[in-house]
Amino acid sequence: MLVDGKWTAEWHPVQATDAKGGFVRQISGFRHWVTPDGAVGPPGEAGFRAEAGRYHLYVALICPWASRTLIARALKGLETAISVSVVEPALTDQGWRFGDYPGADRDTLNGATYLHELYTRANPHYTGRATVPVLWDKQRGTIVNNESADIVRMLNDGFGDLADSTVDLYPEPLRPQIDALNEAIYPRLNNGVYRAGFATTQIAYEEAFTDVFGMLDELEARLAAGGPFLFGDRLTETDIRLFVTLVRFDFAYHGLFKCNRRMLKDYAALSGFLHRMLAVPGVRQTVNVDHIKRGYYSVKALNPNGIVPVGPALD
Ligand SMILES: N[C@@H](CCC(=O)N[C@@H](CS)C(=O)NCC(=O)O)C(=O)O
Repeated sequence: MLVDGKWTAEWHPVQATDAKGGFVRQISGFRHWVTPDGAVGPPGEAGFRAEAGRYHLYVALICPWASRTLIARALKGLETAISVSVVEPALTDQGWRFGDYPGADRDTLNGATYLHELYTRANPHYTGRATVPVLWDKQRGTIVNNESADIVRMLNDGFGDLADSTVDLYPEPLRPQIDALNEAIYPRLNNGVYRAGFATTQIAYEEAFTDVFGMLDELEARLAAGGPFLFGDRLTETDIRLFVTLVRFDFAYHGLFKCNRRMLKDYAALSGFLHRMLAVPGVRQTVNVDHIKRGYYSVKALNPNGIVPVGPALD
């Protein structure tokens, strides 16, 4: 991680833990907001006006949080307005690296080798982990925001006429229900699998395991009772949040993170949802199974020899 703008060897993939050995995710540090006219957003400074070609997304295809921004970009028709660079799948001892691994990119925009260089370019005294996704402003040469939940909302309504206004991932009448379901799914499932995988005590692992499968059971029942999406016919940001975890489940979380009560394919309604999401135009292109497997199985603390499982297949 970076400490006062310097890369430190203190980097550790297991990240921070609480008193019970539970995994603790860092709070994101850049929280500015792109708005149609450059007015100040919910948090942050003013001056980030929506303009075609001005913004760039740095992502990792292994990462569910980065992938949700890629899906929102595709569904909102912002692929030509916002360019993208993909880091290599395996975290190095200096964090995410750009390069020639198939499906990854060099950083032709800023010429960085490691993602952390962009963080120190934006703030020479930055302290924290250099995470993806990063929304970069080419005009001001800085990071707009590195919190995927914010970036998804910004892509939904911050880009004015540049975006497809017929798609609304956070519709006004559903906002209270969306917020409530997000608040359940994030700790128990999206982050729950990480809490299981990176737990350093048996009790923290078992608590996370119970959360993960409790949430999957609830969502299976919800989708079996009605669909095709979590809120019926309308695809919302909560569907994207669920999808990015489900699509990684059998490849990484079932094995590496020991979330192994069942495989995702054993849940009929959740599997149906997964395949419905994959069929939505633009979604499948954001899923790179090789990056997912190679990325997760390169975490040395969990898999010291780096062997990547051959199966399963995405059918
Ligand atoms: N709050 C962030 C979390 C992003 C995050 O944790 N990304 C991980 C990859 S899945 C990362 O970049 N980790 C690198 C590190 O922790 O050094 C968001 O949702 O945008």
